[in-house]
Amino acid sequence: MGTLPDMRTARVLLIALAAIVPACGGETAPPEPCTDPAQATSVELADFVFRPDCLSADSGATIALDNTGDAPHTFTVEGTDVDVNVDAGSSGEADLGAVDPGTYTVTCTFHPQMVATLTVG
Ligand SMILES: [Cu+2]
Repeated sequence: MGTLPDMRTARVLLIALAAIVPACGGETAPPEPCTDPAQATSVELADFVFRPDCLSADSGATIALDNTGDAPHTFTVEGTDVDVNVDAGSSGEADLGAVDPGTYTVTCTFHPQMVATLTVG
């Protein structure tokens, strides 16, 4: 430990990691489980972001949706039947009763740049 070859290896690994991390910010990056999700019973649909955008919910829970923006938004859980349209200034509910435990990408069908990660379990 502490030998020159070891330090060189560590430095190469650090450089490799630094090169990889910025690439994860791309819009077309595949969904990844987010770290440290917030246990949420409600989600704000703003212009143009979900808050929180890294959330978890109990299996079978209902999530209250609050559109605080000036545009209509949807809370669409990809790969499930959950697709709730919430008009500007209105509220709604997303029923996760039929959603299997797992990690899902949430999008707004009107604004693809709105993305959240939902862990159900
Ligand atoms: Cu939207």
